[in-house]
Amino acid sequence: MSTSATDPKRWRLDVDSGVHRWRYLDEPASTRLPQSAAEKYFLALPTGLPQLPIPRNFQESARNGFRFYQNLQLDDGHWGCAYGGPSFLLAGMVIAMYITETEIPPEWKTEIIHYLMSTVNKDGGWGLHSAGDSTVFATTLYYITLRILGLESTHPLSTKARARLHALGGAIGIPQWGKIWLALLNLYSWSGVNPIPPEFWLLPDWIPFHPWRWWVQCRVVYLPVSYLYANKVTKPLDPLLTSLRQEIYTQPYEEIIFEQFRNTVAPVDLKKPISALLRVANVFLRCWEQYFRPNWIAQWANQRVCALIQREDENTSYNCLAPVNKAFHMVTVWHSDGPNSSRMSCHREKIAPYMWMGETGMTCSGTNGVQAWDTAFSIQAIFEAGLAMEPEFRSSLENALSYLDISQLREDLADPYRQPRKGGWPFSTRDNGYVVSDCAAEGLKAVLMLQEQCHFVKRISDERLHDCVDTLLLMQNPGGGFSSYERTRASSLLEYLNASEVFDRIMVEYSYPECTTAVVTALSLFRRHFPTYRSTEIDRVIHRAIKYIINAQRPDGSWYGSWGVCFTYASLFAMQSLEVVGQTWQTSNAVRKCCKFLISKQKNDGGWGEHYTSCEVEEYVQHERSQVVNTAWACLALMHAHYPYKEAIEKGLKLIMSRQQANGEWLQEGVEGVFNNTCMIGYPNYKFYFTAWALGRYSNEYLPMLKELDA
Ligand code: LAN
Repeated sequence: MSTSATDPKRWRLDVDSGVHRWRYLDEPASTRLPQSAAEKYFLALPTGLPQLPIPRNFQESARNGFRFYQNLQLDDGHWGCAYGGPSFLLAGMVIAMYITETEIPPEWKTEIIHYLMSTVNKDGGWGLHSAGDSTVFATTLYYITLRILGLESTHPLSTKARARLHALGGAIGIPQWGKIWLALLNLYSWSGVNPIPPEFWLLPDWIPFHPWRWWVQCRVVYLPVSYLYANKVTKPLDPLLTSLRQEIYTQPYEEIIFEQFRNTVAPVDLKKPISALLRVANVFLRCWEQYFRPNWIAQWANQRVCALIQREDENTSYNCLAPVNKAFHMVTVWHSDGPNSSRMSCHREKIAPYMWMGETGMTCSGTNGVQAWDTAFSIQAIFEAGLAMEPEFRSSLENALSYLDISQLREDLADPYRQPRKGGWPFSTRDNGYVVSDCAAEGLKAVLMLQEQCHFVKRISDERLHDCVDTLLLMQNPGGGFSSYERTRASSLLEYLNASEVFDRIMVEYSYPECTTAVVTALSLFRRHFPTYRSTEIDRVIHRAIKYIINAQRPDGSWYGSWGVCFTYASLFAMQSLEVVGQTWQTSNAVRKCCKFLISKQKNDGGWGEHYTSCEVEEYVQHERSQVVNTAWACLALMHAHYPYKEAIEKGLKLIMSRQQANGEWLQEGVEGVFNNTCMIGYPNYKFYFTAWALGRYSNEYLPMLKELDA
């Protein structure tokens, strides 16, 4: 097996309505079809983009930033990017392809190995995410991935990884999701996996712990897994698997009594031990399965989950919500319908959109992309920087608007478990089909800015904007906040049933300052342009949302960010929310406290730098180096707060400017995003638009506002 990389000049990115597909051309074709600047950029080839005039002020620096960034826009108007970091996604996808007898193209094999080589830790293992310490979970699954892709067990990468795995105690200490993958591969016994009964889905909907009430990301993972568990699905042994049985454990496979290891998790992996309640429940569930469950119930449950699995396939055009459930769905369909079934081919068709090719090789993205999210923010950034009316950005913005046009969700689904979505926006593509509160809100704001404030040709009718508002108004939680995909449907006590061992806060939806702010600011902008549409309800929703935001402030004045790193991110959103209701430095204690917090974290060089471990320890951890993205968030937060001492903001913006390259770009720094407190994920476009947004907003909005205050 060759471990050298492929020729980067032969890769092309096809896009169609936001859907990405990387293609490896044969030699002659690659000379006929030139690479775009974006493709070259993604592959770290010289882009040939020109040096720009040296910026003399923040505004010019912002303009240069967007000049560079608009070259990365893709044909259908969205901005694409690598969306990597978590380690269990790529491994799941490769293992699922192996089990389902899906051909893995040779260039993918080479580039996935290349990716694993580029991201391996010094000790030979891999962590939960690319910056994390080596864990059994990631090291086992990636070791198996390498072997599936054809790497010999004697290759130095394999030998080192195996040594690290054994030093960590071997695969026996892998957490639950890993045990499931191993059981599917016939490398672990299902008797060593705690019960995941499909019968849960037969309970009446009013039961407070019914799975329809779980956070959608968690419920859609356990849905196919319950089928796989109940049917004890396993890949028949083959020479590779037989050999792996002897490679991943520290003891001979035949001697392992798997039942004894159901609750065994390596200490490095364990982030969230299972509760005593769940341990007891597991004992009862096992008895129920073994001695009491009538056959007809087992069959009924099987039919029910099969129907729900098929519904998720169809509702998402076989993309599924995210790569974890996608990979499990594939194995389910392979088992229920067979390797040559039509559903299996639909699934195979939708693997490529998850795979991203980049300079460090090929990996699997956290979702099928960040298309609608990045596009909505990019529009807002250009607009707030005061550049939307400049002719040089016109066509880029028109194209971006057209992407929002085609990615808006136009119909609700006939599925009682799904949140109404009509008029909303998804995080990535329309194909994926899941509305997210803040994606819908950021999309709405971007459209309003271009259509209502800049009078761009109207692509999205008023009626469609009303649909979006209707959908947002349905998403508020009783406490006033907004969560991600759905309203909160159950108590957080359900965390007692969290079986994942590696993620916290995955069982139910929570309210988030980020999502809440997106909705507050979108509704407030909408109200300005459509003052008569559902205005009383909008006022009430905003009022309650602000109460939530105020309550979520921490004693130190900051807000905790769940989706970005970390306090600078959430504080930016909170300041935006409070600004909507006139709470600023001049009028509000809460705002002054937040400004004080931010200023106390400013570094000597004028920037802000937050280390990603802030998310885990829930306290601000300084990065040793200022980060342009954190600096942009902090400066934007202070500007939204109407912070009167502009010198502090100027110092931050100067730092951002000093890091800008001659062609207008910013270079990649630390990881920007997070989920479930523990897993980091990259948002590489943040370094382009939040930076330029902060720079441009300064003279376009902040200075005029300060003048007004002085007058
Ligand atoms: C995302 C990515 C986008 C993110 C924002 C829109 C930024 C946020 O404001 C709301 C939540 C959301 C939609 C989100 C939720 C969790 C996701 C889908 C992810 C972080 C990307 C990957 C992650 C998903 C859970 C990965 C699979 C892991 C599991 C634990 C199931």
